[in-house]
Amino acid sequence: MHSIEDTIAAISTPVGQGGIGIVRLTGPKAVSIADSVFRCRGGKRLSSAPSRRAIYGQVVDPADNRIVDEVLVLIMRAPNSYTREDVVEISSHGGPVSVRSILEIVVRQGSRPADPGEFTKRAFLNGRLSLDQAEAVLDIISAKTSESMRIAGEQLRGDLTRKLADIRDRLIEISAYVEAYLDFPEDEIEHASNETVRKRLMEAVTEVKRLSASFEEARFFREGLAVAIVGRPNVGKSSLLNTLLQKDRAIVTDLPGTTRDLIEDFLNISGLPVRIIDTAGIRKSDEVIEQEGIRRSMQAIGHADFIAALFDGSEPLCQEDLDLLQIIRGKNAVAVISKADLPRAVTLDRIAAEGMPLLRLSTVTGEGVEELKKSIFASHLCGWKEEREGAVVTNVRHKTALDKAAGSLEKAALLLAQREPLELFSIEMRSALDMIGEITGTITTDDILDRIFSSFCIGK
Ligand SMILES: Nc1nc2c(ncn2[C@@H]2O[C@H](COP(=O)(O)OP(=O)(O)OP(=O)(O)O)[C@@H](O)[C@H]2O)c(=O)[nH]1
Ligand SMILES: [Mg+2]
Repeated sequence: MHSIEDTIAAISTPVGQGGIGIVRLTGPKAVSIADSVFRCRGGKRLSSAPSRRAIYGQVVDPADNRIVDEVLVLIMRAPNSYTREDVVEISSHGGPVSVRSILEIVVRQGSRPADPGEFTKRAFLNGRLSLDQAEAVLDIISAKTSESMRIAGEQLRGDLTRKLADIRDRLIEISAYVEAYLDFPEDEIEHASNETVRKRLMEAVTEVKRLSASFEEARFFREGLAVAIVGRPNVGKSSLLNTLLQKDRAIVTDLPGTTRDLIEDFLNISGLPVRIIDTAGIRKSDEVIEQEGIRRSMQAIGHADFIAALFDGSEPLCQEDLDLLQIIRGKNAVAVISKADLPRAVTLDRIAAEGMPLLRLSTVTGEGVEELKKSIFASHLCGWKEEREGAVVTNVRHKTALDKAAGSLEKAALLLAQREPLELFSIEMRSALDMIGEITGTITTDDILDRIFSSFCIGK
C-alpha cells in the first residue's frame, strides 16, 4: 500500500534527448536520499545546504563509487515547495541513460518510483492546491493553444475555487438563516423570511447555472474541436486541408479517389485547438480499399463536431453531391463551394434549400479561407468573448457536479415554497454543498482521486 509518508522519485522531463533532464524527489527523506548519492568539491553536504539555491556536483553510485553524471541540485524545503514536502530536483545531462541511472540509484537508496500525477496529488493532499487547481495543472501540461493555456492558468490561479467558495459561503449563510427562523416559527417573520431566502437561493442557482453553461463553449479550448472535410472525390478536400495547414500534408492529384484514409492534423484557429480531418471522397465504389476509406469517411462525419462539406463550384451538382446533402442533413455544417477561381457551373438552390451556411472558396487564390476559419470558430463559440467575466468550467466532472448542485438547490427552493418540513430543505442544501465540495476537493473519495491523477504523466 502506497503511503503519503513515502519518499517518491520520478524523471520529470520528457523521455529522450534534451539539454537537461530532471529527476525529482519529494517526501521526508528526499534530502537525505539525494545527499547519499551526491558529491561536490569541498565535501559540502546537501543536508546543510540552503534551500532554493543550485548546488553543483556529481551523482555517485554508492554501490561502486562510480560517477554517474555531472549535476545541479536544487532543494526546496517544506512547506515552500510544490508538494509542501521537502523536494529535491537533480538536473543532469538530458540523455535517457543519465536520468534513468539517477532514478535507479535514488530508488535503491530508499525512495519509491512515483505514480502518475503523484507529485500534484501530494500538492492537493497537503492543501497547497484545491482539486480543481490540481486538474488545471494537467490542463496546462496538455494545452494545445495559448487560449487553452490561459483558461487553465486562470483555473490554476484559483478563479474557479474562489467562485465556488463564494457560492458555498452564500449557501451556508442561507442554511444558517433558515435554521435560525426554524427556532422561532412566528408566522410573520416566517413569511417574510421565506420569501427572502427563496430569492437568495434562486440567485445562487443562477450563478451555478451560469458556471455550468460556460462549459458548452469553454470545453472546446480544453478538448479541441473535430472538423471533418467531406465531399465526393476530386472536389478539393485535400487541397483545402493543405491550405488550412499551410503545408503539403496530403497527396493532391487530379484523379478522383486519391485520398484513401483519414488524414488528421492540428490547427489553431484564434486559440481554439482544431483537429482537422481530411477524408476519402464519398462515391459508390467496388474497390475494397476505397470502400474501407469511404466507411471511415462516414465514421468521421458521425464523430465530427463540425463538417465542411465541399461541392465543386466548377461542375454541375451531381447525384453524389445530393447524396452528401442527405448524409449531413441536420448536422452542424457549412457548405463550401470549392474552386471559386474557375468559371462557375454549379447551381446553389438545392444546397441553399438545406438551410446551412454557404461560402465560396478557392485554394488557388485563397478566397474564402479566412471565412471558413471564422465559421469553424463560430460553429460552437458564437458567444465567446476573450474578455470574459468570471470563471469558466472546462471539465466535465465539474459540470456534472454543478448540474447536480443546481438541481438540489431548485428542489430546496420548491420545498421552501411548499412549506414542506425544513429537514427536507436541509437535506437538499447539504447535497448541493457536497457537490460543490467535490469539485474543489473538500469532499473526495479515493476513487475520484485515483481517476483524476491517473491521467497525469509520471513526474508531475
Ligand atoms: N482551380 C482549382 N483547382 C483546385 C482547387 N482545389 C483543388 N483543385 C484541384 O482539384 C483536384 C483535386 O484536388 P484534391 O484536393 O486532391 O481533391 P480531393 O477532394 O481531396 O479528392 P479525393 O482525395 O480524390 O477525394 C486537383 O487537381 C487540385 O489541384 C481550387 O481551389 N481551384
Ligand atoms: Mg483527397
